[in-house]
Amino acid sequence: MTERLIDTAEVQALLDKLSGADTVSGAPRLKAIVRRVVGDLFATIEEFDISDDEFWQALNYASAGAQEYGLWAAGLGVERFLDIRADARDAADGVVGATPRTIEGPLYVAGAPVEHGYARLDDGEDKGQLLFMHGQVRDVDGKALPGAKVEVWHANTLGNYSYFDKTQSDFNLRRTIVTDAEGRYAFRSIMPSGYACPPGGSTEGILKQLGRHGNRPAHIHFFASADDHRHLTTQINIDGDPYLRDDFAYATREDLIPALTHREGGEPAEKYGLDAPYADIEFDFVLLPT
Ligand code: MBD
Ligand code: FE
Repeated sequence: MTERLIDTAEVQALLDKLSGADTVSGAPRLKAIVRRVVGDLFATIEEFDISDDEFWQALNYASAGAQEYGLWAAGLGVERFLDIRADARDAADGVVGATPRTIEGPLYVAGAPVEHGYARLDDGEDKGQLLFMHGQVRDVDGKALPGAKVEVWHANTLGNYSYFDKTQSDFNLRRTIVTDAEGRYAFRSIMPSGYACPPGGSTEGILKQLGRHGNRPAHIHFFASADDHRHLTTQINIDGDPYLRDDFAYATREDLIPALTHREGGEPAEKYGLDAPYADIEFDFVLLPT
């Protein structure tokens, strides 16, 4: 076995120089990270005997597909890994009892309309199945958190998100709901469909080469937050979805699959004017102290 070029004095000196090891200016942490990342790239090129053509092809693919990097992070499990790390830190600190976190994904948009206690999320254009979701925000001791913020966003019946899908109205299926005096929130909306990576896009292209698909089960995203409590990023999945445990972004967690009840009439229907059969989901958010 010949010596690896990556281990030679010449290449090690090159890595030192390109990462600014011989200058006093610059950012030390970034220098160390660049040295590691570029060094790992060199090692990969050497190990797989990557040709010049392959390298430039990959670079061009990455630059042409750059607007989907958020999806790459989801599909390549990077977001999931960040969550695994955060969970491990919490476990090491003995932090327990909160609603599990899961990934944010690349499709949140700030500035959604703020409502108090209850909101209707859909603009009425999309005739999906009526959904009624409600619950309470609490601390780990079970105390209700009035005035907490529940930010919610989800896809329409075609699996598309407003803002990214220009055919939808501004902030369709996006709201911030402030909890009432009992820490409760409620909303009506339409049942989302699962998301699929854009056909012909750079993420789908990578996943195909890996023999994978780019689908997510139907889901609803949340940020839940309150004064003196840790900001929670999470999602719930819609039970029964064929991709429920086959998410291309690895975000499904068993405690985030609430029961779904099909109902007609009843107290919520009267209170909020739900004029058709609806899927009822109850889900509470439990926040950690800061
Ligand atoms: C989504 O809707 C999503 O939630 C994630 C994580 C990635 C792509 C699309
Ligand atoms: Fe999503």
